[in-house]
Amino acid sequence: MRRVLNYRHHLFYSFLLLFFSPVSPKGMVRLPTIVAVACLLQGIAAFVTPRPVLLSPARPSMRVNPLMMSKDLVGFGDDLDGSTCRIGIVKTRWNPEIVDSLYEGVRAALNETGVKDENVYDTTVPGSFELPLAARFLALSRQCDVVITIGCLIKGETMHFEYIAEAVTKGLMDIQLQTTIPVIFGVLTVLTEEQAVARSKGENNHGISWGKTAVEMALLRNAALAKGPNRATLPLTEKLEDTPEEKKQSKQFGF
Ligand code: DLZ
Repeated sequence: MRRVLNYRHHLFYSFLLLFFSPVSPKGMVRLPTIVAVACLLQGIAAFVTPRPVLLSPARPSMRVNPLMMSKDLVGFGDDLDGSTCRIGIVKTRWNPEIVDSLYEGVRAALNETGVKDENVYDTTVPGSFELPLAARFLALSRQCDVVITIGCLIKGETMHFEYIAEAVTKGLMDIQLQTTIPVIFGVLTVLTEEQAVARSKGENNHGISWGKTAVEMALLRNAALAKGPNRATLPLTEKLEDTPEEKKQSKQFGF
């Protein structure tokens, strides 16, 4: 928008000046004319000079097949390329039927976007409460560009659900912000088993969009931090070196 206003302003003023004061009676070019020409040139330059791209090209070009829209509500497009992405997955053993189906959805999406099998690191934990710590280990491993967590919390008759859901959500958000490794929140938080089934099977398998979100966020991260082939121009303001504590942890856990 700023660019459009800029070049429009320049062109408007230059035409105004040119119209009212082209040359003096003696045939000399008047100062306003020179200013007008300078404005005109600046306007043209502002129009043709590309604006710097701050965060790209993680978003695909939004070429969404309209026939796919029912499945692809987020609009991932059909050109998401995960061939350079390394993906950590941690899933729970609670609610295995639901979680396994979500996992299949994730893997299908990774496959569709060209993620290589050898770049996928799988692990399991008992329940959703264990997801944040495992996700942190994976994030610190330096082997993953993104971590996908998969679990399913079904509300029971006690407050257990509320406590776990809130702690897990907050824990996963903290990890991605602290480590700069995106963490995908693939935890269904539902009131009944029927709701869980409806969101984990067939075309409404949420795992599919989690897999694609993971690839998009891995590309975004790598572009932002100038890693891999998707290097972008985002200025690096962060210190990317591991902190001494992270280095110690990496050693301790063998990552
Ligand atoms: C204990 C428990 C309960 C009641 N429900 C679920 C659930 O619906 N989904 C899930 O992933 N995990 C559940 N858990 C297990 C906890 O997440 C955790 O594994 C234990 O409290 C041990 O830390």
